Amino acid sequence: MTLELTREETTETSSRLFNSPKTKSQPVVNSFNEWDCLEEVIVGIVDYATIPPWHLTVQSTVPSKHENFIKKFGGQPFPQELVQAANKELDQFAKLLNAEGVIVKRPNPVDNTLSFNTPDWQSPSGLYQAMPRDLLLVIGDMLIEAPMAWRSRYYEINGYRNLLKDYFQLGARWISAPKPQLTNALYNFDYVESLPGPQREYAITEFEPTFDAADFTRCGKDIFVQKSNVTNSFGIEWLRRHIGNQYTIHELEFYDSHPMHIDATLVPLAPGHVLVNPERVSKLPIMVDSWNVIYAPPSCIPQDHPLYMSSSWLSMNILMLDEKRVVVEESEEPLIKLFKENGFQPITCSFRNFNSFGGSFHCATLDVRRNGTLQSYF
Ligand code: DAV
Repeated sequence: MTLELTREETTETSSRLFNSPKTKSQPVVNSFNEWDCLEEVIVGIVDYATIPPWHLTVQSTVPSKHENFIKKFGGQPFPQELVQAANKELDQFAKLLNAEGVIVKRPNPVDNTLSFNTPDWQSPSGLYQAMPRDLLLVIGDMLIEAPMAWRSRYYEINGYRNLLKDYFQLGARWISAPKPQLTNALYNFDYVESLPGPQREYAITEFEPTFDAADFTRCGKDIFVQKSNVTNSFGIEWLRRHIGNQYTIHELEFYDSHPMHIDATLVPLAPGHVLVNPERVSKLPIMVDSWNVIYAPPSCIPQDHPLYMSSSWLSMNILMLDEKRVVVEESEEPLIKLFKENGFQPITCSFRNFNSFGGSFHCATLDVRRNGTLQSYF
């Protein structure tokens, strides 16, 4: 299979050319929250994006209306028209970020259609390099590789190796959580969908630490996390102990029967402002009580638009460029209006084709450097 790989000149597919941070005193990797002024970001790609091979962890996350599609086509490339249209949107998004003064890096394309084995299992394919947010967590000057629970994502990091090596050479701390085995002991094969309460179940067990980075959201010294079908208590504890006692990790639970990633549920926007999913959040964390809570309006994604791997709450999956500027999907008019009413400056970008891969602006990015320091906001 050959794929026409085109990338706009405004971004760097290869990571060899690095601009150094504006201020010498600031590390090349530096991000403590979701809102300090964004200086450098990784934007994903959908080259060789592959439909996830069917597995319990996939079943526990994807909308039931797309189950048959994934069961049938899992392990094969996503339709090429969709890949090309989404890559075009990603390039436009990268261009927009450039125009707003942000340095943009891109991962290297990797052939995700190849199958691979470990001594314990075989995966018919990889997935994609579309969502750096799922895979990497930046806390201060530290780049942390997440121990992901989906077998198809075991080698997803390979597309980011050049970037990680370069950031390390430029002074970042780079670590990987313990590589999980992902044997059957990790999966709860008796899993049934559930909501908060004593009967709550997840698709993974506590066999070993696993998490996706996107189950965490950062507010300086306070970090919020949800347990999910990919993030277990063992994984949360690993991170807690690893990052040390300067930080407090708060575990939250939401009314979400398909929990995977917090960034379409609870989205901190700026000190004192949080965007909240009205269907999933009934009780806000106590420290956010005094904040301005903005309840997200329903998304404008048309009913027949394929969202293979997520809910339509992707509308909330925005990216803050600083405490005011927010990147929003261009057809989300009610949300755009709400942002304006609350003093934010929406910057619009079309992203509907990309949405079909399971994420939006927050998922598609990893903020490598924001201009700020570690602070307490509560
Ligand atoms: O439907 O809430 C959104 C985030 C996926 N990375 C959802 C998932």
